[in-house]
Amino acid sequence: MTDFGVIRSRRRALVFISLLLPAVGGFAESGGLEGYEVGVQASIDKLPRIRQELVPPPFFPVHEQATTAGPKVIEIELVIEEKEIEVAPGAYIQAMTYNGTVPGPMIVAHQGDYVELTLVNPTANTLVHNIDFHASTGALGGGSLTLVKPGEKVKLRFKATRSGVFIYHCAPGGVMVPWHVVSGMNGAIMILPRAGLKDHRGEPVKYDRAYYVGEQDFYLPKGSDGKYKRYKTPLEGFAETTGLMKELIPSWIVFNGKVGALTGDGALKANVGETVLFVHSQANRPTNPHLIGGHGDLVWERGSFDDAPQTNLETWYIAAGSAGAMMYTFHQPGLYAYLNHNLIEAFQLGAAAHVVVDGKWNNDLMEQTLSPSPIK
Ligand SMILES: [Cu+2]
Repeated sequence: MTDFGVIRSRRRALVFISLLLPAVGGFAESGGLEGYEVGVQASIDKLPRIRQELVPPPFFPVHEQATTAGPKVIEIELVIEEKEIEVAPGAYIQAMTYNGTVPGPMIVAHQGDYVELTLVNPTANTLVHNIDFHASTGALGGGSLTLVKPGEKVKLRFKATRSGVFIYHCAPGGVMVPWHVVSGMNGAIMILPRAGLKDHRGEPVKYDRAYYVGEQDFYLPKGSDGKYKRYKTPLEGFAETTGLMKELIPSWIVFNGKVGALTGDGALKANVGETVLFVHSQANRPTNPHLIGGHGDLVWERGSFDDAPQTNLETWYIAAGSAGAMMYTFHQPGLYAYLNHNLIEAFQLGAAAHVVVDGKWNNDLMEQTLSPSPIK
């Protein structure tokens, strides 16, 4: 399917709708496609606008969890950056990114809001890119309306009709789609119900902190010397990388762009008594998040906030090309591991994070009643 084909058929559909609805409100004066679009635009023009400043993962932009206000237009900007990143010591990739990070930034809206994206492809880049929002409806998720060459920018507005967590990713067509996605070009958006999240009993729940973990599989060719190859541009590595991708054996599977991004200085933080929301995305493979020493108190495993969350999960499943959400209240201090419970992928390939929790230990929940001692 060509992109022009999609655009043409969309215009035909709009003309068809305007003919079907000649007497409805603003359409009456319009007499066709132009009027229909002006009518929609006029009603959206009346809405308040806010600019959401996006921040690098694992953090979320400033947002309200619930709102009594009406719908608004949320303006965001994503700047595409092609850049080399070091995935693991000595393992490099010419990554493709939104705003310079893998994954791209978390976006937050409420159901019924409009998201208005400015997508910028600076002249310094070498490839055509776009964006497919799984949260949106139509035009390949916006992909066919957002193709931009280096030196171009484009604006896309979509209505956030469905609540949940959803991925977005680059999808420029053909084998470019998986190549751009496994080069890092994906992220997530959270569309909250206007009244906020509810637990399995329908009671409102709030989080004290929210973290975004983007899991990424990388396919990195090695040379005859056994060392990872390093390329000057993404295109230079295209043939070897896509050849390796077809074997479906990731070189590395990491959280937030590199091995150890969310451990040590990058470890997630919380306090005993705090409720933390973890949103986990994987744009290309399934994964199985698990919190060692804790549980999934409330888990929207498949991402939809219209569904009641599951409770007390030990491990949950994120389907390839999706995001899921989990909420947990910490009851003990210490170091927790949050990982993909394919333990090979966690311990040998990198899909692991730490959560450092401060607070007072509760002996009722756990106590070492005999320290390691000689067996007698
Ligand atoms: Cu791209």
